[in-house]
Amino acid sequence: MKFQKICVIGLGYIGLPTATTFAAHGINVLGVDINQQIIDILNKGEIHIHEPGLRDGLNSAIQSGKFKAATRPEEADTFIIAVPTPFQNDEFGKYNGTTYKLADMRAVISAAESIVPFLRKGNLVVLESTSPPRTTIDLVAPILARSGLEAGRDFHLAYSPERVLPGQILRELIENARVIGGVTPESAQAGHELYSIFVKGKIIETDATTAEMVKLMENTYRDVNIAIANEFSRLSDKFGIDVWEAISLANLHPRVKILNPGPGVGGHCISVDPWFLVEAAPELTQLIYHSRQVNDTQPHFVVETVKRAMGTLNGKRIAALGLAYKPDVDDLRESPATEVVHLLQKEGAQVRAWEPFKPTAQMEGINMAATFEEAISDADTLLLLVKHKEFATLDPHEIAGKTNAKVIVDTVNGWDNAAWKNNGFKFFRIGDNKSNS
Ligand code: SAJ
Repeated sequence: MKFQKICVIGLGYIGLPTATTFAAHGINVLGVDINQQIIDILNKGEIHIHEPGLRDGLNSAIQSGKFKAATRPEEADTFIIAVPTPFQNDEFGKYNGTTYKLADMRAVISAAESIVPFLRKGNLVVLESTSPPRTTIDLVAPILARSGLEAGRDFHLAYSPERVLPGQILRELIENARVIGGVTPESAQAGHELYSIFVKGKIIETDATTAEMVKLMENTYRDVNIAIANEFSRLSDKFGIDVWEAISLANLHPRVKILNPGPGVGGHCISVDPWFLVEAAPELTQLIYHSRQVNDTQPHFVVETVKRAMGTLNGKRIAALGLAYKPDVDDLRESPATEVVHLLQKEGAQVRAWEPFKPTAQMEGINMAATFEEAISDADTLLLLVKHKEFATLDPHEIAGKTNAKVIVDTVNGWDNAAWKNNGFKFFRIGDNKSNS
């Protein structure tokens, strides 16, 4: 297939880097988003999200004339759908006394609908949004058929999961292996040709539903493995040992690689995608369901640890350090840190939060500090919720001069116990009932 023009629908964390990368490789790219504000920002060369290297990538794409952004698609050789698939807030599935979350596919549906008037024979359509199994065949293909053209016969249709790690998206887009699942082998082949424009990693062809499952399996595998690490943190607490020490020792085994406990699992992927499997087959997904429960309740375990460290939470002032869902990103979606803050407040604590990657963020129901100093100055306790580099490198001696706090609670193993204790702090860490003071 020849690729002269690509429409990328959805200009978020995946769509925008994908669009600028294609543009950097000489393809004309129309980026499409329903949000006019985002389009205006992008056409000015500004970006609405934080991702290292993305602003420069966008600016070169605009200057080369290869990228523009609009609110509606146009005719093109290829359409890539990279819109969000969150879960529904108001409706839940029920199975055998359990309640599970349901995927909200409205953005995929409208993206597919928006392509219909522009779809031509010989085009390629690729779905990248993480979706429940069979979405490409059962949801997207029938919508595109409204054009009078049939997927696999008149045009190519494929599913290709993105697998990039926020914070390293531009590098991983190029270097990671890419799976392309076609509704026919020819569709997979067309997808292969498309991504070989920039992908240096292996490109593997398969069928569409396998490709959907691959993506869900990857993130579910990670979720289940973090759940076991979190469960180990609770067990270690109960048995008076330090989970971080125990994990590092267990990981000396050549076939063991336990992940890190923390305040819970956040973000828009790992805490969401396993539900797509539960929704698709609740009778077959007990382990996946329970892992989600463990990770979703981990903020409560954090609150219990803070309570133990402080005696009571009522009226106590806590500086919550970090609200992002993981280190060194600005993404606050589905963040366990914000859940911890809400739970602490429910127990009567006065929390002031500081997020260095979103210093001006307004979060409903959360008192945001304008500076790090403001967050910590009159706090009783410093609560480390995200292992941002700039927190990990703080000097306890310097901090001792800037805060009234005497207690540290570390939920991410980001700080050196002894260094804080030597500077007069009491130090507590989740899952560590051995060295807590
Ligand atoms: N976390 C832990 N302990 C760990 C590792 C992570 O508690 O040992 C937490 C993080 O703090 C965070 C959450 O899990 O709250 C998820 O972070 P992550 O770094 O594991 O993953 P994401 O959501 O940023 O990106 C994942 C990646 N998938 C896998 O690693 C299998 C990425 O490759 C995917 O492209 C991305 O999901 C996606 O878009 O689906």
